[in-house]
Amino acid sequence: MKISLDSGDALIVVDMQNDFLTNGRLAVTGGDKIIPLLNCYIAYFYANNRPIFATRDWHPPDHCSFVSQGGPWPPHCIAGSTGAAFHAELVLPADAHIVSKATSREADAYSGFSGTGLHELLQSLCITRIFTGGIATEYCIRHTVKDALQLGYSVVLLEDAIQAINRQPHDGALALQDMIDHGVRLIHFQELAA
Ligand code: VGL
Ligand code: ZN
Repeated sequence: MKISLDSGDALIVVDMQNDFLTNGRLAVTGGDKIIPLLNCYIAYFYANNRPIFATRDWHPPDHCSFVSQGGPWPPHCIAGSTGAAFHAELVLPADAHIVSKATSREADAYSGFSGTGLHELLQSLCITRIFTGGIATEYCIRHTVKDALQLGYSVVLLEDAIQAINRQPHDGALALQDMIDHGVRLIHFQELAA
């Protein structure tokens, strides 16, 4: 069954920032490969007049998730830095909604809904179904998807436009199964109606 977009649909592109891509400070192997397909999804939603959101990790220099502060990650996505910028090959429309998360030192936030006002913004636009892809499958994607489901949205995961970090070999696969168990639907770009 082909999928057609309707007026309740929105696209959320997660964390396609330089630091998560080749030569970045927390480079995710294979991350660059999903950029062309994400651009296809973005163009498709844009052509169908559907709103497009792009989340970004936007940390202070002394963020609690950094190894220097006792956290698990190398410093990454410091607000305003080149590493925090969206990848140059990602084609976002001028009217894309940018959602910055984990912006205060004290708390990490993997979900695009965490302290960002994203839910209120989606509600104001009467969005009921979210399509999402990006990085990283087992962190920001998984948390964003599960929050969205919890909040009552239908969620469609762009299976051909996500990438896991896989600190442990099966982290991405386990996260995918977890999202499926919670009710996410998986699609590939070819399933969108022409
Ligand atoms: C993320 C690790 C640290 C993500 C963010 O975007 O999935 N992962 N900060
Ligand atoms: Zn982070």
